Amino acid sequence: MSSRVYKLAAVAVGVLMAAAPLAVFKLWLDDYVRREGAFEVQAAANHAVGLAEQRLGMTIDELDKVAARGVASCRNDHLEVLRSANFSASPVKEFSIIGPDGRTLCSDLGAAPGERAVVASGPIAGRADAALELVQVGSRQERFLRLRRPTITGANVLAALLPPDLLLTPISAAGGPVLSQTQMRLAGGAIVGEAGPAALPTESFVASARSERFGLSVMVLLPRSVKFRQHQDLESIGYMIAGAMALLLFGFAALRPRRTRDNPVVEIEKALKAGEFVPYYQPVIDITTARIRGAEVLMRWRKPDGTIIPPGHFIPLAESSGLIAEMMRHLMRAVRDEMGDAVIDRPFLRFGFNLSACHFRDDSIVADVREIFEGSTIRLAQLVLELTERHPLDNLTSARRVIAALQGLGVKVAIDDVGAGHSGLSYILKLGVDIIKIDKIFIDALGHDSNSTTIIETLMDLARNLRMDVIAEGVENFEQVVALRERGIRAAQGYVFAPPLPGSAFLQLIEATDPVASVQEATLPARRPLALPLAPPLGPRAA
Ligand code: G
Ligand code: G
Ligand code: MN
Repeated sequence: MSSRVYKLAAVAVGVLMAAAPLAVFKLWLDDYVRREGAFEVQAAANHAVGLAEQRLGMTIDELDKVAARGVASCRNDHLEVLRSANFSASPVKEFSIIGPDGRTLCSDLGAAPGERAVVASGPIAGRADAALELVQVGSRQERFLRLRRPTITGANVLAALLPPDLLLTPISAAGGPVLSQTQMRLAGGAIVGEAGPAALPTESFVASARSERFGLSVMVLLPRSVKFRQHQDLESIGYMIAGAMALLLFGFAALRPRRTRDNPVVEIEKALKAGEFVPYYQPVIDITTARIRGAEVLMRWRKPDGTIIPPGHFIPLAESSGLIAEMMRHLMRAVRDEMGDAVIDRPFLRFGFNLSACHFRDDSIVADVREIFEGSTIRLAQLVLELTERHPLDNLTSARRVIAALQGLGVKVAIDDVGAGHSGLSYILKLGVDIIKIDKIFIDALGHDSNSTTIIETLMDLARNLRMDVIAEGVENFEQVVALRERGIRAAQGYVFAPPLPGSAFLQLIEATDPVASVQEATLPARRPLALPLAPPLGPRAA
C-alpha cells in the first residue's frame, strides 16, 4: 500500500537525517587529525633543524674566536683558552687540537684523548675552510658531531665535539612522553643520531627539514595510530554532541533569548571576533642618534563607542581563560598588516610583543610567529618577543626550549621588567635571552639612589659580557636620558619621547622623523631627530 511505503520512506529519511551529522563529524575528525598530525611532524622537524643550526653556528663562532686568539698547539696557555671556550660554549663536549695526520693531539679535558675515527664528513656553506664531521669516539661506538677549522698557523686543526642528543632534544606538544621518532643525517646520508621510540611505526606521518648551511637533514615520524588514539576522546565526545544537538534543535528556539550577556569572558570573545583589540605602539628610541629603532606593541581594547580600555583590565582574564593565544595572533596580524608598508623602506625597525607565561609552555607560539610573519615585509629578525619577569614561569625547561626555537627562527627574545620581579639574575642567565629591558623603578631611582645606579651598571656589564642589548623603560625626563647615555645605554622608551600611540600616529611619527628617501630626495627636508626633549643634548644631526 502506498501509505505503508510512505511510512517506510519516512523512517528511512529519519534515520539518514540522524546519521548524517555523525558521518560528517567522523569525516571532519579524520581530516582534522590528518592535518594536525602533518603539521605537528613538520613543526618538530623545523624545530630540530633550527636548534641544530643555532647550536652549530654558536660553536663555529667559538672556534673562530679561539683561532683568532692564536691557539694552535697543545701548549698550556693554549689549552687554557680551549678550557675557557668550553666553559662559555655550552653544547660542546670538548675542544681539541688535531695534528696534520688527523690524530687528536690533545683536548681541553686532558692530554691523551682516545681514538676518534671519522665516519663521514660534509662541507659548511660559505666556509670553505671548515667542515662538519661525524666521528666515532673510543671503543664504545659513541658517535659525535665534530666541527673543524684550521688554526691560523695552518699545520694543526681546531675541533669541537658535540653530542648529537643535544641537537635532537625531542619535544612532545602535549607534554607527555615523546611518541615521535627523530632522525638526523649528514649530507651523505650517514645517520648522526636518533631520538624517540626505536620501533619503526608502519603507518606514520612523516616530515623532513634540511639545514642548507650544515647539510644536515632531519626526519620526523609519528605513528598515525598515536594521533588517532589521542583523539578517541574527541570522537566519543563527538557522538555525544551529535546526540545532544538533536535534542537541542528542538529546545533551541526557547533557550535562545536567555544567552549570558554579563559573562566577561564571553564579552572578550565577542570583542575579539569584532576586532576590537588593537595594537598601540610605544616608540623605542636610539638615544645616541635620536632615531626611532622600533616600538613596543601594547594591546588596547577599543570599544565601538570609542572608549579605550588598558590591558590591565582584560589581560589577566584573557590569560586565565586561554583566549590570550588567539588575541596575540590577532594582534600580530594587525601589526603585520598595519606596519607592512612602512617597514619596506625601514628594515631596521623592530617590533616587540608582550607574551604571557602560557606562551612558553609549548611550541605553538613558534609556529604562530612563523605562520603570521613568514613571507611578509616584516622579517622574523625584526620581531622581539618579551617575556616578563613579573610573573614566574611554571616550567623553565620548556621556556628555554621555546626561546631557543624562536631564536632559531631569527626572532629576538627580551626579558621585560627586569628588576620588578623576584627572579633575579640567575633567571636571565638561564633563559639565554637577547635583550634585557630595565624596569622603570630603576630608571626612576637613577642618580638618587646609589644602589639602583650600581644595579644598572652591573646589568650593563652583564649584558656586555653576554652580548645582550639593553633597553631602558619608563624614561620620563631629560636628566634620565643624559644619565643613561653616560652609562652607555643606547635604547630607551618612555613618556619623555612618546606614550603608546595608535598605529596612524606612530606611522606619522616615523614618516616625520625618518622620511623615506623617495623620488625627490633633494627637495625633502633633511632627516631630523625627534623634535622632542632630545634635541638639546644631542645637537642637530648632520644632514
Ligand atoms: O600598555 P600599558 O600601558 O598599560 O600595559 C600594561 C601591561 O599590560 C604591560 O606591562 C604588559 O605586561 C601588558 N600588556 C600590554 N599589551 C599586552 C599584550 O599584547 N599581551 C600581553 N600578554 N600583555 C600585554
Ligand atoms: O610591558 P611593560 O610592563 O614594559 O609595559 C609598559 C607599560 O608602561 C605600559 O603600560 C606603558 O603604557 C607604560 N609606560 C610607558 N612609558 C611610561 C613612562 O614613561 N612612565 C610610566 N609611568 N609608564 C610608562
Ligand atoms: Mn613590555
